[in-house]
Amino acid sequence: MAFQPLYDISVIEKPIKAALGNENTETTIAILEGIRLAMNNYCTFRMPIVLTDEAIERLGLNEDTDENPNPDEMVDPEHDFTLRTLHNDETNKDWLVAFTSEEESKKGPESAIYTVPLFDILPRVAGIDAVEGIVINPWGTAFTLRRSMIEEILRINNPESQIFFNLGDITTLECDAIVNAANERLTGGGGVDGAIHQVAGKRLNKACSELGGCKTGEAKITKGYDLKARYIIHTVGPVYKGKGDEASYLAECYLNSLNLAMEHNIHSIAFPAISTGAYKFPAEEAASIALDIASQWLELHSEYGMQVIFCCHDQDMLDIYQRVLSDMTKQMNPPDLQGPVDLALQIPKADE
Ligand code: AR6
Repeated sequence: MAFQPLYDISVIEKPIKAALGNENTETTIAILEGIRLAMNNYCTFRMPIVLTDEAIERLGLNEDTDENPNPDEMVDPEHDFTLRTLHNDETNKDWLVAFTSEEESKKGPESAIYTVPLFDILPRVAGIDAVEGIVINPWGTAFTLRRSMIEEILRINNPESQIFFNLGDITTLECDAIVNAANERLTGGGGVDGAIHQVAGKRLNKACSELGGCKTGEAKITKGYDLKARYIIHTVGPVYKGKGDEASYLAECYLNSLNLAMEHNIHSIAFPAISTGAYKFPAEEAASIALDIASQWLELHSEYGMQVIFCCHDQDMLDIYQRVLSDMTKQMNPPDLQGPVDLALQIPKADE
């Protein structure tokens, strides 16, 4: 199933730019976190390469021309090229080079480029003793990603813990559990509740009737019956009346559902936008609560491995979630710095 990744390569570029001239532990952590997110979201590095003579011959390329082939689909990465390196004479060590965009790679001398996903290249680099690390964007806002940093990123990373989006009908999703925006009597109703009861079948009504209802903010679990999902977690969102305590009830719904899921060894869970239909909770605030609780929960339980899917029934709701998320990401990454960018090659120093 294709869920939409949350982040693009800007999660690396922004914190690197923001750290320029102001490198400290905090800015470095922001960059490493960006690299970890990029790795989990299928982002790629553009790495300059040197083709072997055999590959040049086989591809019919003339060594004397300035031709700059993009060999992505033409060559075998195991045999046809080596990655270009920057040699640091001071330490006599080699650094690999990676660009985050075509624009960045064009700031320096041209080279054939190989595009490689971060999840592929980072573990490989971690295993090569002869390489000191990767210089990201050496002709622009260079950042030296040491091997020890890559090892740390891989150590703390759990690729199973992520947030995804899905556009459509939650009853079609093949995940461990889907969440139902139910009512306190658990009797079934309209909206997503009605759709879930209809697909899960009559056995769900019977199971729900034996649960003794569910208070606002609480969560209860049943099997998924005729659904593709193994379980249904029923939670009751607050009816929005503008009294002020609705936000904490809605947060409880997400929190209790995630905790209950973990108790049942559930590792993928899809949420609808609880309370935003018949219960009239404003969508933007609801999305912000949902994303906030989910990201905090994933951070707190980073060892567990949980895929949280936000299933948006229509494009408007998906737009709202993505806008809220992008605002949250902006708060994590300081805004772009204005001012000239140093285009000189910055060779990393061993004691940096
Ligand atoms: N898949 C995903 N999302 C859906 C689907 C679906 N098949 N159908 C609707 N939505 P609502 P609430 C979205 O009204 O506000 C019931 O009668 C919908 O677009 O289902 O928590 C219960 O029995 C909206 O964004 O739930 C309760 O009485 C979101 O799901 C009451 O409604 C929630 O809308 C609960 O109201």
